[in-house]
Amino acid sequence: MKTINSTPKQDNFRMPGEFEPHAGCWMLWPQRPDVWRNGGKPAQHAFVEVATAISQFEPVTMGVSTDQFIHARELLPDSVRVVELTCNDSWVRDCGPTFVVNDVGEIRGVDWKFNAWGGLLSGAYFPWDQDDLIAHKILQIERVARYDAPLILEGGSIHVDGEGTLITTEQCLLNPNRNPELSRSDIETHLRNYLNIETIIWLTEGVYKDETDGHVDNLCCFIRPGVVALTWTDNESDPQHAVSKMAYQQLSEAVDAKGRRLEIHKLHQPEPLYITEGEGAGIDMLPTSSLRQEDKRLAGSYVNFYIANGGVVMPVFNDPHDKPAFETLQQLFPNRRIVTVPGREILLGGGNVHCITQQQPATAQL
Ligand code: KQY
Repeated sequence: MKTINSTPKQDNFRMPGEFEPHAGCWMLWPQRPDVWRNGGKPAQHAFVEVATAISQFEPVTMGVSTDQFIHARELLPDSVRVVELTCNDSWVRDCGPTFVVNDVGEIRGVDWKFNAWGGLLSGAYFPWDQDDLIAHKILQIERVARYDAPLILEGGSIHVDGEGTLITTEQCLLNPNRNPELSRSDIETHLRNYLNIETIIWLTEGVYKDETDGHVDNLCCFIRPGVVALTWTDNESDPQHAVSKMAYQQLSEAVDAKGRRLEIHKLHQPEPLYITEGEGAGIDMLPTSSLRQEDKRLAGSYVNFYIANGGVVMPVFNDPHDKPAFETLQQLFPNRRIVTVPGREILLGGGNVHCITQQQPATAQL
């Protein structure tokens, strides 16, 4: 499939909300030992749980590097399609394509530039060249035409309502480790052109100690147009309190592209989580691995869930806040079944369920 020399906005394509119907979900298999402890083995089992949970609701495809193909095929249920897809790590939310659709059921994909959350300045690993090819390869596999976007951007740094509104954070999108040559206005222009949105709601910061420089998908997301969930803590001495309070204020003052005020639902975070000595000892120590040393606070959040067709897959942490978060999500999504998966192992790698998944919208072509 070809690369198109225009933009989704020019061609009347838009990024749908995650709550709109999907054709399926993409994931990538974890294996690098400087990110995932114990050679990635516990993480592989955690990813199998996520893929299995999502596959109850929609088709899942797992991309796997050559040397792990047979092993992944053995561990995953038959319902999950396994394809060889060489990758540097496993965060398809961030290196995968952002799919866009039009009103007659056609689909295309935006291929952003990827620099592993900060490139040589502060990225998580080097090289990231294979991850930077993932979006293009997925679009080829799916025979979906590609827009080559001139912007370093990860999918986890944006959420849209599908009706013209985007939420993001200044901490990430304006970070000099992504697009230092671009102004805020240049970045806004690219977002408008490649996602066909009108209104951008800028939040200041993401979750405390988030390795991504504050991805919005760990902080806040759309439940449906006009309704958002925000990670929260009542503990005023926790640094997350000020971050969430500021975001609450900004969301309260925002008006979306349809002129609505947002309905904001707080999801209380788990109690602060830290890497244990044993967990840290299982990680190969490279200069960038020091991000995950013992006693490092983990950016745990229930907002990092995946919305599937008829379901929601949410991480839980064996924490007193698991049950209230589950109940709140069930109330917010009355027509979807909430399924929980253990979130700690994925969190040890620096993200959670939403970060390791990428929805492919349903279209008339599929
Ligand atoms: O949370 C994410 N979107 C990915 C974080 C990965 C950080 C590097 N391990």
